[in-house]
Amino acid sequence: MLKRAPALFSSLIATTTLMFYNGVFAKAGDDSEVGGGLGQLNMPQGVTDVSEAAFEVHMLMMWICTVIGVIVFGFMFYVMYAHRKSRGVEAANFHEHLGVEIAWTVVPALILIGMAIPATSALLKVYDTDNPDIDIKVTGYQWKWQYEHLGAGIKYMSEMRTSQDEIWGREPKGEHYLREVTQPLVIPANKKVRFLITGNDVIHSWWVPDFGVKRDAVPGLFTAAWARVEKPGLYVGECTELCGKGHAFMPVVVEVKEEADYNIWLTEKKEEAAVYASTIGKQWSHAELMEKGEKVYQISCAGCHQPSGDGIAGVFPAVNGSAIVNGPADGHIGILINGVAGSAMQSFADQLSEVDIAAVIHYKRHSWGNNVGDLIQPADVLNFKNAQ
Ligand code: HEC
Ligand SMILES: [Cu+2]
Repeated sequence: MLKRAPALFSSLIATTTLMFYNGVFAKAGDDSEVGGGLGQLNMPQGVTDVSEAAFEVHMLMMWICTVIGVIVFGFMFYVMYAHRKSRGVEAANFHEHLGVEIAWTVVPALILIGMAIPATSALLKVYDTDNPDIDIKVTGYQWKWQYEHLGAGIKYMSEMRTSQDEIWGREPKGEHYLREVTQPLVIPANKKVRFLITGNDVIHSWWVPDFGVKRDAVPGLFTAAWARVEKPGLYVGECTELCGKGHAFMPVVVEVKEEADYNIWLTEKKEEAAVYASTIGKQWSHAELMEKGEKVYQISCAGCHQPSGDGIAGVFPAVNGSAIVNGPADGHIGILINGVAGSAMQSFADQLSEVDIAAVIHYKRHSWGNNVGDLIQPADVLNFKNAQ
């Protein structure tokens, strides 16, 4: 026992110091960072009722543990010191003491019940997803998110915008490295927003720490969460279920707008969708298709097939020089619409518009070493879809 005492003592000091530090500095730190601000030890407090409830339960448990820790260790050290052998103290030798048995059963049971009551009321708040003002469907894809404003007819993909050059160190890393997306989820402030979360391929998890929301996105299943955010701004999170090669590259970004601004944004989105729909019938030129196609390729395809089109040997096939890419248009369109079952090549039918699909196919057929010399139009993609 004596030999072990120093180690025991130092770990005790470390534990209580940390507990004390957490308690005292609970409110320090900046709330806009994932996992709290720099130097913050405690969990972030967040901006919603749910995150607040989680934080309060956490602090309560923290203090209960601190008090128990101080009493138990204090008593232990007192006993070790006051009743040590060198003083000639003899150990008491009693068994099956009824009073002690009852005390050490009843006291912990009461403590546990005392902890269960606030924990349950916090859980009830977390799962209170009834009567939302707005429903958002959140779908996890490998490796991006899709958001649909149910009832408003608006649906968009949210993909990481950080370039491959930054990721592979060919360019300096930007300020929002791995935290920037093509289109954040936009929600109104001061409204109860319900998130209906699901997965398209494998299990992902949608996490926004400041909202106190973290829910698995499971294919074939909907999980629900909610948030009412008062303060407009950008809130950042990420996928927290290991979902494959691109797991670290699917950030969650939510933009909370004042209600009036949200409504303006919604109207603009609807108009944009209408304008976009009207371009499906248009004849696109080679230059237009190349310009649009390159953008789509860099965001949606380059992560696997690489900016050079050369793929990664043994994992992602090269699209530069590929027989399918250079073959009949329908074969290529088919791969994008249907994906390749059982492989990472997913169906893009629900993720990209007909215009995007036509453009990216055209781009690939006329980039790097490929030069097929035809024109792929959005109408070709639409016809292919309709014929299926
Ligand atoms: C998540 C990784 C991933 C992404 C993103 C991806 N692909 Fe693929 N792609 C694959 C894999 C894996 C295959 C091989 C499938 C098989 O045949 O097993 C493939 C095959 C292909 C092929 C067939 C190539 C050949 O010669 O066999 C084409 C064409 C293609 N992808 C186009 C695209 C386009 C266009 C995009 C972007 C819109 C895209 N891919 C995005 C992983 C990906
Ligand atoms: Cu994921």
